[in-house]
Amino acid sequence: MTPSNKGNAPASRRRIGALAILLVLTELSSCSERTPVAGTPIPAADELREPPVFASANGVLDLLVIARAAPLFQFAPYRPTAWVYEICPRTSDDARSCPALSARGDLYGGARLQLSPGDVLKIRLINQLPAHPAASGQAGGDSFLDLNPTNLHTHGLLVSPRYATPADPTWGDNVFIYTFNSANGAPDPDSNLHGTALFDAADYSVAIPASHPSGLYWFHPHVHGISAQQISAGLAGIITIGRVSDYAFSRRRSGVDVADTLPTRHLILKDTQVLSDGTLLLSQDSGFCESKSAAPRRGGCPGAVPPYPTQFDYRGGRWFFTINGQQFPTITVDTPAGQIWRIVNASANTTYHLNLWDPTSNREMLLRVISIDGVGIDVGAETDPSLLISQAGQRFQAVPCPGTNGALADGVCTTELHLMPSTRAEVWVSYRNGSGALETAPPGAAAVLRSSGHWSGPQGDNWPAIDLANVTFARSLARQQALAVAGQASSLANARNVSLDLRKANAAVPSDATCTPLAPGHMRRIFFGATAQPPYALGLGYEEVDAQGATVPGTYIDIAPFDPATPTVCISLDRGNQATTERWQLVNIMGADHNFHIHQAHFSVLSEAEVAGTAVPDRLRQRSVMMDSLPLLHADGMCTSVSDWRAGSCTAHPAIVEITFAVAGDFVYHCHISAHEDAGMMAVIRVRSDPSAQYSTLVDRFLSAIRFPKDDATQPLTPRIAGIMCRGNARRTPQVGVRLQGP
Ligand SMILES: [Cu+2]
Repeated sequence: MTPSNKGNAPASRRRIGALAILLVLTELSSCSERTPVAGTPIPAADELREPPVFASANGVLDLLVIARAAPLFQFAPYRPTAWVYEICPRTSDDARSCPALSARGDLYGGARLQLSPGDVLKIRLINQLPAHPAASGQAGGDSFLDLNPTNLHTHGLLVSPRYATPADPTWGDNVFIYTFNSANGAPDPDSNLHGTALFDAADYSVAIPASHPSGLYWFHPHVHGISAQQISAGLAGIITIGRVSDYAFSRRRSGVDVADTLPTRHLILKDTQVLSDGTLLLSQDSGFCESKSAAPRRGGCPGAVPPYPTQFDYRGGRWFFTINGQQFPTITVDTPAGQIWRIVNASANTTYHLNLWDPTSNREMLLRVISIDGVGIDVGAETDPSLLISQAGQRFQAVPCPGTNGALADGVCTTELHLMPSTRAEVWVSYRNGSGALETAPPGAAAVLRSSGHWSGPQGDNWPAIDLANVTFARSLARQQALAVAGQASSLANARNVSLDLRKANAAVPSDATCTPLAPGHMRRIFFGATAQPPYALGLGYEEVDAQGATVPGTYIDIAPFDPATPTVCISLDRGNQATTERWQLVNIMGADHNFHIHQAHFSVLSEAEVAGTAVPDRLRQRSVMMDSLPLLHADGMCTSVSDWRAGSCTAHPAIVEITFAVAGDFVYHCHISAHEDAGMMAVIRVRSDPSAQYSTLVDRFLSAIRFPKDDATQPLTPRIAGIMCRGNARRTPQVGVRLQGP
């Protein structure tokens, strides 16, 4: 059985999709309690298995990654077909298949690619996906999407998004390419492809900077229009750089920090909706299950009739929530030092609000926070708690961790992790008593790792509450230890070393003297919303604001869906191609939460005092938390346009972030609810090399005028390697800092 096409309903039927958000404002209030339909039998709890690991050797990890269809046996009695990555070491340059044995085991759960800073990740991506004839029926869908092209994005990595060149035909972390499966046919030559078409295989070579933060990242497809479907069908895996002990240390009783390897579990959260006839629903519907349930839902929930007007009826189906492909596994914490959990939300759309629930004492257990979005937090002893709370950016509620036996507070704890799609968190899990202190677990101590559900606003979704795993604590925790965390957030805030490591790749990117830095005190403001006129789509808007908060004349761009041919933002690296920082204000005017994500960069969230620029002493100007995605809470009230927002028709909850750009090239920023991105909520940013570094003498300037005509300098280095050039390139105009296109 193939993934369902009947799941690809008109977007107006989909709560997650763009038009659903616009058109079903009143539906949530019509939620009705229905008799739950019996789902599949709950499988016996089994211990969580680690994902398969592919580790680099001698500085290189060279893999064949095959995107293909595969049956899912663990979802009995259903037998849906997922789209998965089959991965094996590459044995020759032109390899196109893995040894038969490599396909054994659970391909859906996701693999882990283990690298070290300074390594090179080489991937030959093979597209063997079946055609997807209903893809173009999605909002804004182009007909070539029916051929099911794919590509690969290394989420969160600070690596070059370079284009292939004749001298080096491999690609960096570049999302402007499509790899088609030639068995599905070729795109029409007139297709509006905004990128390079490759057939059957794409070769990536991603150089990890030697100064790259150790931590937790992931990879997934990024083809605009079908990324949500490919991810929810199973295409995702994780990447780890370095070791946890690079930033988290055991603290012995003597007080000495020891960088030994703590017991570590990797938790890849995926969810997939399966219809009663066993087909996998590619276009997820957050109304698949009843929004409320009296009984615990272990590893999934039974399909229901959605709580809004629709032709769909999911009764008899099931929404599976898995960790490493397993439903409701057991996680046994049985070591004296506790465990590090490295958690990745690899869902296309679902928000998890995670906690560790102790049913015996009706409490959420404290978790020690180690990292957010892969980068170890860096909380100095002098850090103002209120500053840390704002820097956590709604990702976790920071509270002090009680130490061993009620000793002094030791680091940052939380009881809840707000994990929107694509986000990661690492926590130290050890048994804690009712007051939060570390303690030897009593006999039979157990807890439930669960998502308590999340309502993302009147125009948003009602994500279900699900019990994800059974957690047991062994009693033999005789050797309690504290944990020391020395993260890289502060050093990443200036990213000087990353830009040094990438100087060759950055210097290869053309410069553009019109891509000027913001004036002192200015910010870029990004609007998250929807188009006000048909055809409705989600989109992003833009303007520059001055130090007084006034719009800089001529910079406003109304909310519009993704335009891959026209970068919205163009900036240059600092002198000598060093990293540069900018402040962006993110304004969500919709009645639905969004999830800001930017490629090739990490950012910190600023407190009001920092924005004002006077209230925070210099010693506190550290960046305790660096992230690559940020929840943007829904606006209160009703705005259908930026004008409405300016008129006060709704109250938004803007966030100001400070983004460090150390990587030059063309990339994107977008909402990482993937269905929102597919529906248009994405824009292109172009980071250019420093003009003064590129052409240092008059002779060079003269030569460069011959070698790099102005128009060419704004184009990809190699727009055409194996196929079709983006039609948009032919129309591309030089950039003037930002796109000065009137509304
Ligand atoms: Cu969104």
